[in-house]
Amino acid sequence: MFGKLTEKFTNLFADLKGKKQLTEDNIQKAVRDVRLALLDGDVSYKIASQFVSRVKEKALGDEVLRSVDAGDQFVKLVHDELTALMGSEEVPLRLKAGKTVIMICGLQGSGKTTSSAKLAHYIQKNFEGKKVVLAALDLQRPAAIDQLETLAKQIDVPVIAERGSSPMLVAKKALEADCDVLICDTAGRLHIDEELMGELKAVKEILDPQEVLFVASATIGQDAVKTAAEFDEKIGITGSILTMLDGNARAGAAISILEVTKKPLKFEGVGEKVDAFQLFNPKSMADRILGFGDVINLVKKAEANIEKSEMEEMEKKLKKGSFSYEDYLKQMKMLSRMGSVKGLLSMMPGASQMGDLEMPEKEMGRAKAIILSMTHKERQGLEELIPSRRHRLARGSGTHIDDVNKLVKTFKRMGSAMKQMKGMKKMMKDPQLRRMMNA
Ligand SMILES: Nc1nc2c(ncn2[C@@H]2O[C@H](COP(=O)(O)OP(=O)(O)OP(=O)(O)O)[C@@H](O)[C@H]2O)c(=O)[nH]1
Ligand SMILES: [Mg+2]
Repeated sequence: MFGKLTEKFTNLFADLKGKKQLTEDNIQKAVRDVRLALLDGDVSYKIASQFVSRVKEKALGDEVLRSVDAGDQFVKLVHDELTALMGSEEVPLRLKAGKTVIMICGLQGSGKTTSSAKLAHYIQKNFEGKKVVLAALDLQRPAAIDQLETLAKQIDVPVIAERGSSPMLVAKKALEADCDVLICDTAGRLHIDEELMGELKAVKEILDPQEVLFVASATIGQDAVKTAAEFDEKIGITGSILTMLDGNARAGAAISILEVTKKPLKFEGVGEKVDAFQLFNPKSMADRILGFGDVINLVKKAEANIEKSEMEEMEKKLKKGSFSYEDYLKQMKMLSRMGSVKGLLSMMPGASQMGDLEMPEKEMGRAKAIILSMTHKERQGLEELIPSRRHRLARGSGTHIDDVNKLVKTFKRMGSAMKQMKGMKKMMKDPQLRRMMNA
Protein backbone atom coordinates (compact mmCIF):
# COMPACT_ATOMS: atom_id res chain seq x y z
CA MET A 1 0.00 0.00 0.00
CA PHE A 2 2.64 2.51 0.98
CA GLY A 3 5.19 0.96 -1.37
CA LYS A 4 8.62 2.39 -0.82
CA LEU A 5 8.03 3.55 2.74
CA THR A 6 6.99 0.09 3.87
CA GLU A 7 9.92 -1.43 2.02
CA LYS A 8 12.28 0.93 3.83
CA PHE A 9 10.88 -0.04 7.19
CA THR A 10 11.07 -3.72 6.35
CA ASN A 11 14.75 -3.40 5.46
CA LEU A 12 15.45 -1.30 8.49
CA PHE A 13 13.93 -3.84 10.86
CA ALA A 14 15.78 -6.66 9.17
CA ASP A 15 19.00 -4.75 9.88
CA LEU A 16 18.25 -4.58 13.59
CA LYS A 17 17.29 -8.21 13.93
CA GLY A 18 19.43 -10.08 16.38
CA LYS A 19 20.93 -7.00 18.03
CA LYS A 20 20.87 -7.72 21.75
CA GLN A 21 20.82 -4.21 23.14
CA LEU A 22 19.84 -0.78 22.00
CA THR A 23 22.84 1.50 22.30
CA GLU A 24 23.50 5.06 21.22
CA ASP A 25 25.65 3.53 18.48
CA ASN A 26 23.38 0.97 16.91
CA ILE A 27 20.26 3.08 17.02
CA GLN A 28 22.01 6.01 15.35
CA LYS A 29 21.60 4.52 11.91
CA ALA A 30 18.16 3.11 12.64
CA VAL A 31 16.89 6.49 13.76
CA ARG A 32 18.33 8.16 10.70
CA ASP A 33 16.68 5.55 8.50
CA VAL A 34 13.31 6.07 10.20
CA ARG A 35 13.58 9.79 9.60
CA LEU A 36 14.43 9.26 5.93
CA ALA A 37 11.63 6.74 5.52
CA LEU A 38 9.12 9.19 6.99
CA LEU A 39 10.31 12.03 4.80
CA ASP A 40 10.04 9.72 1.85
CA GLY A 41 6.43 8.99 2.79
CA ASP A 42 5.83 12.75 2.59
CA VAL A 43 5.71 13.41 6.31
CA SER A 44 6.81 16.97 7.10
CA TYR A 45 10.35 17.57 8.31
CA LYS A 46 9.13 18.90 11.63
CA ILE A 47 6.89 15.94 12.43
CA ALA A 48 9.51 13.43 11.27
CA SER A 49 12.14 15.04 13.50
CA GLN A 50 9.91 15.15 16.55
CA PHE A 51 8.95 11.55 15.90
CA VAL A 52 12.48 10.21 15.81
CA SER A 53 13.60 12.16 18.84
CA ARG A 54 10.78 10.62 20.85
CA VAL A 55 11.69 7.15 19.59
CA LYS A 56 15.34 7.69 20.37
CA GLU A 57 14.64 8.96 23.86
CA LYS A 58 12.50 5.94 24.65
CA ALA A 59 14.91 3.51 23.04
CA LEU A 60 17.70 4.67 25.31
CA GLY A 61 15.48 5.26 28.32
CA ASP A 62 14.56 3.06 31.21
CA GLU A 63 11.34 1.85 29.67
CA VAL A 64 13.22 -0.56 27.48
CA LEU A 65 13.38 -4.10 28.79
CA ARG A 66 16.95 -5.26 28.82
CA SER A 67 16.03 -8.88 28.42
CA VAL A 68 14.15 -8.53 25.16
CA ASP A 69 15.69 -8.51 21.70
CA ALA A 70 16.72 -4.95 20.86
CA GLY A 71 15.57 -5.05 17.26
CA ASP A 72 12.08 -6.17 18.27
CA GLN A 73 11.87 -3.46 20.85
CA PHE A 74 12.82 -0.83 18.36
CA VAL A 75 10.10 -2.04 15.98
CA LYS A 76 7.62 -1.89 18.81
CA LEU A 77 8.70 1.62 19.76
CA VAL A 78 8.26 2.86 16.20
CA HIS A 79 4.92 1.06 15.97
CA ASP A 80 3.70 2.57 19.25
CA GLU A 81 4.79 6.07 18.36
CA LEU A 82 3.12 5.84 14.96
CA THR A 83 -0.07 4.55 16.55
CA ALA A 84 -0.06 7.33 19.14
CA LEU A 85 0.55 9.98 16.50
CA MET A 86 -2.47 8.75 14.57
CA GLY A 87 -4.74 8.85 17.61
CA SER A 88 -4.22 5.46 19.36
CA GLU A 89 -7.81 4.28 19.13
CA GLU A 90 -10.65 4.21 16.65
CA VAL A 91 -13.09 7.09 17.04
CA PRO A 92 -16.56 5.58 16.78
CA LEU A 93 -19.26 7.59 15.08
CA ARG A 94 -21.81 8.96 17.51
CA LEU A 95 -25.32 9.79 16.44
CA LYS A 96 -27.45 12.25 18.35
CA ALA A 97 -30.84 11.35 19.72
CA GLY A 98 -32.54 13.70 17.26
CA LYS A 99 -31.30 14.36 13.76
CA THR A 100 -27.56 14.11 13.14
CA VAL A 101 -26.29 16.33 10.34
CA ILE A 102 -22.96 15.51 8.72
CA MET A 103 -21.31 17.82 6.22
CA ILE A 104 -18.64 16.52 3.86
CA CYS A 105 -16.08 18.92 2.41
CA GLY A 106 -12.68 18.93 0.74
CA LEU A 107 -10.66 19.48 -2.39
CA GLN A 108 -11.85 18.62 -5.86
CA GLY A 109 -11.71 14.95 -6.67
CA SER A 110 -10.71 13.90 -3.15
CA GLY A 111 -13.57 11.42 -2.88
CA LYS A 112 -16.33 13.47 -1.19
CA THR A 113 -19.28 12.18 -3.17
CA THR A 114 -18.13 8.58 -2.94
CA SER A 115 -17.41 8.94 0.78
CA SER A 116 -20.85 10.50 1.39
CA ALA A 117 -22.48 7.41 -0.07
CA LYS A 118 -20.05 5.10 1.73
CA LEU A 119 -20.80 6.78 5.04
CA ALA A 120 -24.54 6.44 4.40
CA HIS A 121 -24.01 2.74 3.78
CA TYR A 122 -21.82 2.41 6.87
CA ILE A 123 -24.59 3.93 9.00
CA GLN A 124 -27.17 1.61 7.47
CA LYS A 125 -25.01 -1.37 8.40
CA ASN A 126 -23.93 -0.26 11.85
CA PHE A 127 -26.92 1.64 13.19
CA GLU A 128 -29.89 -0.52 12.54
CA GLY A 129 -33.16 1.25 12.02
CA LYS A 130 -31.62 4.69 11.48
CA LYS A 131 -32.95 6.40 8.41
CA VAL A 132 -30.27 8.07 6.31
CA VAL A 133 -30.79 10.74 3.66
CA LEU A 134 -28.18 12.22 1.33
CA ALA A 135 -28.23 15.81 0.12
CA ALA A 136 -26.54 17.00 -3.06
CA LEU A 137 -25.11 20.43 -2.29
CA ASP A 138 -22.66 20.32 -5.17
CA LEU A 139 -24.22 22.52 -7.80
CA GLN A 140 -20.91 23.39 -9.41
CA ARG A 141 -20.58 20.37 -11.59
CA PRO A 142 -23.61 19.47 -13.72
CA ALA A 143 -23.03 15.72 -13.35
CA ALA A 144 -22.52 15.83 -9.57
CA ILE A 145 -26.18 15.22 -8.72
CA ASP A 146 -26.39 12.26 -11.12
CA GLN A 147 -23.27 10.76 -9.57
CA LEU A 148 -24.69 10.97 -6.06
CA GLU A 149 -28.04 9.62 -7.23
CA THR A 150 -26.40 6.65 -8.91
CA LEU A 151 -24.46 5.78 -5.77
CA ALA A 152 -27.50 6.32 -3.54
CA LYS A 153 -29.57 3.99 -5.67
CA GLN A 154 -27.11 1.16 -5.03
CA ILE A 155 -27.69 1.46 -1.30
CA ASP A 156 -31.30 2.49 -1.45
CA VAL A 157 -30.93 5.89 0.18
CA PRO A 158 -33.04 8.91 -0.85
CA VAL A 159 -31.31 12.00 -2.22
CA ILE A 160 -32.43 15.58 -1.75
CA ALA A 161 -31.44 17.55 -4.84
CA GLU A 162 -32.61 20.56 -6.78
CA ARG A 163 -31.10 21.33 -10.12
CA GLY A 164 -30.47 25.01 -10.84
CA SER A 165 -30.86 25.94 -7.17
CA SER A 166 -28.20 27.14 -4.72
CA PRO A 167 -26.38 25.07 -2.08
CA MET A 168 -27.91 27.23 0.63
CA LEU A 169 -31.45 26.63 -0.58
CA VAL A 170 -30.89 22.88 -0.94
CA ALA A 171 -29.37 22.83 2.55
CA LYS A 172 -32.52 24.42 3.98
CA LYS A 173 -34.71 21.97 2.15
CA ALA A 174 -32.57 19.02 3.22
CA LEU A 175 -32.95 19.96 6.88
CA GLU A 176 -36.65 19.32 6.56
CA ALA A 177 -36.13 15.74 5.36
CA ASP A 178 -37.62 13.04 7.51
CA CYS A 179 -34.56 11.10 8.70
CA ASP A 180 -32.18 10.35 11.57
CA VAL A 181 -29.00 11.17 9.71
CA LEU A 182 -28.53 13.75 6.98
CA ILE A 183 -25.29 13.56 5.01
CA CYS A 184 -24.51 16.57 2.83
CA ASP A 185 -22.10 16.26 -0.08
CA THR A 186 -20.59 19.60 -1.15
CA ALA A 187 -18.67 20.85 -4.15
CA GLY A 188 -14.91 20.48 -4.30
CA ARG A 189 -13.02 23.66 -3.75
CA LEU A 190 -9.64 25.16 -3.21
CA HIS A 191 -8.96 27.04 0.00
CA ILE A 192 -7.71 30.01 -2.03
CA ASP A 193 -11.10 30.34 -3.68
CA GLU A 194 -12.57 32.88 -1.27
CA GLU A 195 -15.99 32.90 -2.89
CA LEU A 196 -16.51 29.15 -2.69
CA MET A 197 -15.11 28.98 0.82
CA GLY A 198 -17.56 31.73 1.79
CA GLU A 199 -20.38 29.69 0.35
CA LEU A 200 -19.28 26.63 2.30
CA LYS A 201 -19.28 28.68 5.47
CA ALA A 202 -22.78 29.90 4.73
CA VAL A 203 -23.93 26.32 4.15
CA LYS A 204 -22.38 25.29 7.44
CA GLU A 205 -24.21 28.04 9.27
CA ILE A 206 -27.51 26.85 7.84
CA LEU A 207 -26.88 23.17 8.53
CA ASP A 208 -25.32 23.60 11.97
CA PRO A 209 -23.82 20.11 11.57
CA GLN A 210 -22.57 17.83 14.35
CA GLU A 211 -19.82 16.66 12.06
CA VAL A 212 -17.87 18.49 9.41
CA LEU A 213 -15.66 15.89 7.84
CA PHE A 214 -12.75 16.90 5.65
CA VAL A 215 -12.05 14.39 2.89
CA ALA A 216 -8.36 13.96 2.09
CA SER A 217 -6.86 11.83 -0.63
CA ALA A 218 -3.91 9.82 0.65
CA THR A 219 -2.24 10.15 -2.73
CA ILE A 220 -1.20 13.74 -2.10
CA GLY A 221 0.48 13.24 1.29
CA GLN A 222 1.53 16.39 3.08
CA ASP A 223 -0.49 18.69 0.81
CA ALA A 224 -3.67 17.06 2.07
CA VAL A 225 -2.62 17.87 5.62
CA LYS A 226 -1.95 21.52 4.84
CA THR A 227 -5.33 21.83 3.15
CA ALA A 228 -7.08 20.17 6.08
CA ALA A 229 -5.56 22.76 8.40
CA GLU A 230 -6.71 25.56 6.11
CA PHE A 231 -10.25 24.20 5.92
CA ASP A 232 -10.26 23.86 9.69
CA GLU A 233 -9.17 27.44 10.13
CA LYS A 234 -11.72 28.84 7.68
CA ILE A 235 -14.70 26.51 8.14
CA GLY A 236 -14.02 24.47 11.25
CA ILE A 237 -13.85 20.70 10.84
CA THR A 238 -14.58 17.96 13.38
CA GLY A 239 -12.49 15.25 11.77
CA SER A 240 -11.31 13.79 8.51
CA ILE A 241 -11.80 10.90 6.13
CA LEU A 242 -8.75 9.54 4.35
CA THR A 243 -9.47 8.11 0.89
CA MET A 244 -7.63 6.25 -1.88
CA LEU A 245 -5.67 4.13 0.56
CA ASP A 246 -5.96 1.23 -1.83
CA GLY A 247 -4.03 2.98 -4.55
CA ASN A 248 -0.75 4.75 -4.76
CA ALA A 249 -1.06 6.09 -1.25
CA ARG A 250 1.53 8.06 0.67
CA ALA A 251 1.65 7.75 4.42
CA GLY A 252 2.13 11.47 5.04
CA ALA A 253 -1.52 12.34 5.43
CA ALA A 254 -2.37 9.44 7.73
CA ILE A 255 0.62 10.11 9.95
CA SER A 256 0.31 13.86 10.34
CA ILE A 257 -3.27 14.98 9.82
CA LEU A 258 -4.22 14.58 13.49
CA GLU A 259 -1.04 16.18 14.76
CA VAL A 260 -1.56 19.22 12.51
CA THR A 261 -5.34 19.71 12.72
CA LYS A 262 -5.84 18.27 16.22
CA LYS A 263 -8.99 16.68 14.78
CA PRO A 264 -9.23 12.89 14.58
CA LEU A 265 -9.05 10.82 11.45
CA LYS A 266 -12.38 9.04 11.60
CA PHE A 267 -12.79 6.94 8.48
CA GLU A 268 -10.78 5.48 5.66
CA GLY A 269 -11.72 4.72 2.08
CA VAL A 270 -10.03 1.68 0.61
CA GLY A 271 -11.65 1.27 -2.80
CA GLU A 272 -14.25 2.53 -5.20
CA LYS A 273 -17.12 0.35 -4.00
CA VAL A 274 -19.60 1.66 -1.44
CA ASP A 275 -18.53 -0.90 1.14
CA ALA A 276 -14.81 -0.15 0.81
CA PHE A 277 -14.98 2.04 3.88
CA GLN A 278 -14.23 1.54 7.57
CA LEU A 279 -13.39 3.30 10.81
CA PHE A 280 -9.84 4.54 10.75
CA ASN A 281 -7.85 2.30 13.06
CA PRO A 282 -4.51 3.83 14.12
CA LYS A 283 -3.02 0.53 15.22
CA SER A 284 -3.89 -1.27 12.03
CA MET A 285 -2.68 1.70 9.98
CA ALA A 286 0.66 1.53 11.80
CA ASP A 287 0.79 -2.18 10.91
CA ARG A 288 0.20 -1.40 7.28
CA ILE A 289 2.77 1.37 7.20
CA LEU A 290 5.39 -0.83 8.81
CA GLY A 291 4.53 -3.74 6.58
CA PHE A 292 3.10 -6.18 9.12
CA GLY A 293 0.13 -6.42 6.84
CA ASP A 294 -3.23 -5.53 8.17
CA VAL A 295 -3.73 -8.89 9.72
CA ILE A 296 -6.49 -7.81 12.04
CA ASN A 297 -8.69 -6.25 9.37
CA LEU A 298 -8.09 -9.06 6.97
CA VAL A 299 -8.98 -11.72 9.46
CA LYS A 300 -12.10 -9.87 10.58
CA LYS A 301 -13.24 -9.43 7.02
CA ALA A 302 -12.42 -12.94 5.98
CA GLU A 303 -14.25 -14.42 8.92
CA ALA A 304 -17.33 -12.43 8.17
CA ASN A 305 -17.50 -13.32 4.54
CA ILE A 306 -16.01 -16.68 3.76
CA GLU A 307 -17.99 -19.66 4.69
CA LYS A 308 -15.88 -21.94 6.79
CA SER A 309 -16.22 -24.92 4.52
CA GLU A 310 -14.96 -23.00 1.53
CA MET A 311 -11.93 -21.95 3.49
CA GLU A 312 -11.21 -25.48 4.65
CA GLU A 313 -11.52 -26.85 1.18
CA MET A 314 -9.11 -24.25 -0.09
CA GLU A 315 -6.67 -25.03 2.69
CA LYS A 316 -6.71 -28.69 1.84
CA LYS A 317 -5.91 -27.87 -1.77
CA LEU A 318 -3.12 -25.56 -0.73
CA LYS A 319 -1.62 -28.22 1.49
CA LYS A 320 -1.67 -30.66 -1.37
CA GLY A 321 -0.19 -28.00 -3.65
CA SER A 322 -3.03 -28.50 -6.10
CA PHE A 323 -4.26 -24.94 -6.41
CA SER A 324 -5.71 -24.76 -9.92
CA TYR A 325 -7.21 -22.14 -12.21
CA GLU A 326 -10.57 -23.55 -11.19
CA ASP A 327 -9.76 -22.69 -7.58
CA TYR A 328 -8.40 -19.36 -8.68
CA LEU A 329 -11.74 -18.58 -10.27
CA LYS A 330 -13.51 -19.52 -7.04
CA GLN A 331 -11.02 -17.47 -5.07
CA MET A 332 -11.70 -14.43 -7.21
CA LYS A 333 -15.39 -14.79 -6.62
CA MET A 334 -14.81 -15.06 -2.87
CA LEU A 335 -12.53 -12.07 -2.90
CA SER A 336 -14.99 -9.92 -4.75
CA ARG A 337 -17.56 -10.79 -2.12
CA MET A 338 -15.11 -9.58 0.50
CA GLY A 339 -14.60 -6.19 -1.13
CA SER A 340 -11.83 -4.94 -3.32
CA VAL A 341 -9.15 -7.42 -4.25
CA LYS A 342 -6.58 -4.69 -4.34
CA GLY A 343 -7.46 -3.63 -0.83
CA LEU A 344 -7.36 -7.17 0.46
CA LEU A 345 -4.10 -8.17 -1.08
CA SER A 346 -2.37 -5.07 0.16
CA MET A 347 -3.47 -6.00 3.66
CA MET A 348 -1.71 -9.32 3.57
CA PRO A 349 1.45 -9.64 5.61
CA GLY A 350 4.49 -9.23 3.42
CA ALA A 351 2.40 -8.13 0.44
CA SER A 352 4.77 -5.25 -0.10
CA GLN A 353 7.53 -7.77 -0.75
CA MET A 354 5.54 -9.70 -3.29
CA GLY A 355 5.50 -6.83 -5.73
CA ASP A 356 2.50 -5.63 -7.61
CA LEU A 357 -0.41 -7.87 -6.76
CA GLU A 358 -3.09 -5.37 -7.57
CA MET A 359 -5.98 -6.54 -9.65
CA PRO A 360 -8.53 -3.92 -10.56
CA GLU A 361 -12.10 -4.91 -11.20
CA LYS A 362 -11.80 -4.79 -14.99
CA GLU A 363 -8.76 -6.98 -14.99
CA MET A 364 -10.52 -9.46 -12.76
CA GLY A 365 -13.37 -9.60 -15.27
CA ARG A 366 -10.89 -10.42 -18.01
CA ALA A 367 -9.17 -13.03 -15.86
CA LYS A 368 -12.50 -14.73 -15.19
CA ALA A 369 -13.35 -14.73 -18.91
CA ILE A 370 -10.00 -16.29 -19.75
CA ILE A 371 -10.37 -19.06 -17.18
CA LEU A 372 -13.88 -19.73 -18.41
CA SER A 373 -12.44 -20.22 -21.92
CA MET A 374 -10.04 -22.91 -20.72
CA THR A 375 -10.59 -26.60 -21.29
CA HIS A 376 -11.27 -28.72 -18.25
CA LYS A 377 -7.71 -30.02 -18.24
CA GLU A 378 -6.25 -26.55 -18.56
CA ARG A 379 -8.29 -25.34 -15.65
CA GLN A 380 -7.06 -28.20 -13.54
CA GLY A 381 -3.49 -27.31 -14.45
CA LEU A 382 -3.00 -30.64 -16.18
CA GLU A 383 -1.94 -29.01 -19.40
CA GLU A 384 0.84 -26.47 -19.82
CA LEU A 385 -0.38 -23.14 -21.21
CA ILE A 386 1.92 -23.07 -24.22
CA PRO A 387 1.83 -20.02 -26.55
CA SER A 388 -0.63 -21.49 -29.06
CA ARG A 389 -3.04 -22.24 -26.21
CA ARG A 390 -2.62 -18.75 -24.82
CA HIS A 391 -3.53 -17.26 -28.21
CA ARG A 392 -6.61 -19.46 -28.36
CA LEU A 393 -7.63 -18.34 -24.88
CA ALA A 394 -7.22 -14.67 -25.81
CA ARG A 395 -9.42 -15.16 -28.88
CA GLY A 396 -11.94 -17.24 -27.00
CA SER A 397 -12.34 -14.76 -24.17
CA GLY A 398 -12.23 -11.64 -26.29
CA THR A 399 -9.10 -10.44 -24.52
CA HIS A 400 -5.52 -9.77 -25.58
CA ILE A 401 -2.57 -12.17 -25.39
CA ASP A 402 -0.98 -9.77 -22.88
CA ASP A 403 -3.98 -10.30 -20.62
CA VAL A 404 -3.50 -14.06 -20.79
CA ASN A 405 0.21 -13.78 -20.05
CA LYS A 406 -0.54 -11.47 -17.15
CA LEU A 407 -3.11 -13.88 -15.74
CA VAL A 408 -0.66 -16.78 -15.85
CA LYS A 409 1.92 -14.66 -14.07
CA THR A 410 -0.51 -13.42 -11.44
CA PHE A 411 -1.82 -16.94 -10.91
CA LYS A 412 1.64 -18.09 -9.97
CA ARG A 413 2.10 -15.18 -7.57
CA MET A 414 -1.38 -15.70 -6.20
CA GLY A 415 -0.30 -19.19 -5.21
CA SER A 416 2.30 -17.79 -2.87
CA ALA A 417 -0.05 -15.12 -1.55
CA MET A 418 -2.54 -17.85 -0.67
CA LYS A 419 0.14 -19.73 1.19
CA GLN A 420 0.65 -16.59 3.27
CA MET A 421 -3.02 -16.46 4.00
CA LYS A 422 -2.83 -20.01 5.24
CA GLY A 423 0.04 -19.09 7.50
CA MET A 424 -1.98 -16.32 9.00
CA LYS A 425 -3.69 -18.39 11.63
CA LYS A 426 -0.32 -19.62 12.75
CA MET A 427 0.97 -16.09 12.79
CA MET A 428 -1.84 -14.92 14.99
CA LYS A 429 -0.56 -17.40 17.56
CA ASP A 430 2.98 -16.06 17.34
CA PRO A 431 3.52 -14.52 20.79
CA GLN A 432 5.96 -11.91 19.59
CA LEU A 433 3.60 -10.62 16.93
CA ARG A 434 0.70 -10.63 19.31
CA ARG A 435 2.65 -8.69 21.83
CA MET A 436 3.41 -6.13 19.18
CA MET A 437 -0.15 -5.90 18.05
CA ASN A 438 -1.78 -5.82 21.44
CA ALA A 439 0.64 -3.56 23.20
N1 LIG B 1 -9.53 3.61 -5.49
C1 LIG B 1 -10.31 4.47 -4.85
N2 LIG B 1 -11.03 5.33 -5.55
C2 LIG B 1 -11.81 6.19 -4.89
C3 LIG B 1 -11.90 6.20 -3.48
N3 LIG B 1 -12.76 7.17 -3.12
C4 LIG B 1 -13.18 7.74 -4.27
N4 LIG B 1 -12.61 7.16 -5.35
C5 LIG B 1 -12.75 7.50 -6.77
O1 LIG B 1 -12.18 8.77 -6.99
C6 LIG B 1 -12.90 9.48 -7.96
C7 LIG B 1 -13.36 10.81 -7.39
O2 LIG B 1 -14.28 10.57 -6.34
P1 LIG B 1 -15.49 11.52 -6.03
O3 LIG B 1 -16.22 10.92 -4.89
O4 LIG B 1 -16.25 11.84 -7.24
O5 LIG B 1 -14.69 12.78 -5.54
P2 LIG B 1 -15.27 14.22 -5.18
O6 LIG B 1 -14.43 14.76 -4.11
O7 LIG B 1 -16.72 14.14 -4.92
O8 LIG B 1 -15.01 15.00 -6.54
P3 LIG B 1 -15.60 16.45 -6.96
O9 LIG B 1 -17.03 16.45 -6.57
O10 LIG B 1 -15.39 16.50 -8.43
O11 LIG B 1 -14.80 17.46 -6.24
C8 LIG B 1 -14.06 8.59 -8.37
O12 LIG B 1 -13.70 7.93 -9.55
C9 LIG B 1 -14.18 7.60 -7.22
O13 LIG B 1 -14.69 6.35 -7.64
C10 LIG B 1 -11.10 5.25 -2.74
O14 LIG B 1 -11.09 5.17 -1.50
N5 LIG B 1 -10.34 4.41 -3.49
MG1 LIG C 1 -18.30 15.19 -5.71
